[in-house]
Amino acid sequence: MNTMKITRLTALLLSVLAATGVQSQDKKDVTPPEVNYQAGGSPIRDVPMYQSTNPKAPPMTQAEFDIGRKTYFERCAGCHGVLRKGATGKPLTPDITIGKGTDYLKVFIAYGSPAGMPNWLTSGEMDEKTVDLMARYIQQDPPTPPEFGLEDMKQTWKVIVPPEQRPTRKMNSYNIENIFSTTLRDTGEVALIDGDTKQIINIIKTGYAVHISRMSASGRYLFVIGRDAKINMIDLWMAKPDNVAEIRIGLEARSVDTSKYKGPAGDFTDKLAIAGAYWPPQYVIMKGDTLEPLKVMATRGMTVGKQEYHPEPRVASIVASHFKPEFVVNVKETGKSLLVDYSNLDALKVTEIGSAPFLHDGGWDSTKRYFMVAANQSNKIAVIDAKEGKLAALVNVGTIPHPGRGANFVHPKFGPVWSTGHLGDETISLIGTDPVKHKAYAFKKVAELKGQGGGALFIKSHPKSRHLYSDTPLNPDPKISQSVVVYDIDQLDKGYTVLPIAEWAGLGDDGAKRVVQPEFNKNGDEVWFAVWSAKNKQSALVVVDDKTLKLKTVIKDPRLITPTGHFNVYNTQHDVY
Ligand code: DHE
Repeated sequence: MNTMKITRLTALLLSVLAATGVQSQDKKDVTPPEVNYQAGGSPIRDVPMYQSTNPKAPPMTQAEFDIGRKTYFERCAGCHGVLRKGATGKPLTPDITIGKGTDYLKVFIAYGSPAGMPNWLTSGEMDEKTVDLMARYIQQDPPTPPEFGLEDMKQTWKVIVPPEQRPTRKMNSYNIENIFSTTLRDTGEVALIDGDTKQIINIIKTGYAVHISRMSASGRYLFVIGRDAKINMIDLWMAKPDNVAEIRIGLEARSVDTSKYKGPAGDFTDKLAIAGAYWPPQYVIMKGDTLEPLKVMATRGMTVGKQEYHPEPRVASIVASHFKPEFVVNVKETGKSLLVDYSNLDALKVTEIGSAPFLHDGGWDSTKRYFMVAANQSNKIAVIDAKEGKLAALVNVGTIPHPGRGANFVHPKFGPVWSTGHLGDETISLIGTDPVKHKAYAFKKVAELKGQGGGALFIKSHPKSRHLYSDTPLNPDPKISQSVVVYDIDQLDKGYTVLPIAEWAGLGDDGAKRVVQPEFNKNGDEVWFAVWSAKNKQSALVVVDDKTLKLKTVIKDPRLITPTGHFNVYNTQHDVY
């Protein structure tokens, strides 16, 4: 692009920004790490969709439209929503975009905005032709992906090994409780790794861009969910643990869990599974031993606060209550936590607790009574009391909290605390979680630690450890994204020690090598990290001795492609973090 054109576009940009006041009143700025994190690409891009034509929109050929749709779902849907009605990004429906016009839209797409819109042209991610095409594309009526009901799910449902043909006792000699399930993101697989010997037990095919693993209450079954909403159920009792059932519960998803309640209201150990979808906006309850879909519930409805209708509230984190036969289903856009009573699916009771948008990830406090969930764009942690079924508090923390499941430890002064790092700043917030013996500190931000920088995703500790680990894989500085910090819990005021995890992996000089997700072994004396390289580069898992903070082992294998999350069976089963 020549200088003249840039100057003209910059002048237009300035006038556009001045005319609009740049940011919509109720949208907060988004940091570059968060934009990258959310623009992860939606598997919906290849799904056939209904398309109407809008006579007022600028003309496009079918071929251009198809490119626009693919690009939109790869780059834009994460922030602007599947239906373009707005999520963490602004709405982009034709009633708004046609009035703005192609030139105006091109400026925003090319240069971005201080409110967080990426600069697609100047960053080199799109050329001028694509910017022009996308400016015209977002003035067309949004194509609507199909719904996905019970019958659609049943067509994808496979019981690979029926329950009656499965082993009646453990058929292998693995120490199952210390197996790790490692996400191999870009191959759509998980690696089951023996935590004692560090050998790979099996590489198992799962869904597309697989996201998380969760354990059944008994510790026998492992559930894995892909971004394409495919769930795989793996039996750890088999001689070589492998898939025994699978299903798709929608077109795009992130969360899965299983029933964990055992008490006067019944024993629901391994009885039910649940998964939440991004599209269609719904959650699905299934049989715990076969994944047969039983109940589908929509999340479309009103937002907290303004109480406006939202057509695609995505299901974010889901956990199983230990106090009641309930799942806690956190709905992103509406800012509501749903306590779904699964004791009678024919007369389903749902308690709706409003807190703040956009609910994302979270974990239990150490007593497993309070679920701490990040309302990430609101810079708050909502505390859901699973025993009383109410909001216990809404705590202000740093910019864009991202806890994963968070980390619990006993603070020398404040007693039990739960902690979270942030995508948007370098702090770690500690929240008191003991309303009985440390009432003055309960559900308040009691302290703030300083880390290396923003771009933090996961934080971890263990009841047997006196260390707190925090990663920063989305920090733009490779030195920071390739290392982690560790704090001595008894001397938090002394600051942190940096562990150069990627350097320890010895993978050579090139590539991103982002260090992701500390995860303890069952005994709480080792911490595992993924060194996440590009698909065509070598990755590794690095194991650190928790006592000495020294390197213990590096696990390298050509099959370990793009490892991201990893989940220790015992700790995941018992919510130890
Ligand atoms: Fe995740 C958890 C959604 C990008 C690795 N991620 C979650 C959860 C949600 C979510 C809703 C909570 C699940 C639960 O507890 O039930 N993640 C999203 C996104 O929407 C987002 C921002 C963009 C996307 O397109 O998916 C996104 N996530 C990522 C990544 O880029 C990460 C780092 C690498 C990857 O594998 O794609 C990533 N997310 C993880 C991991 C967890 C997770 C490892 C589980 C953390 C835990 O400790 O439980």
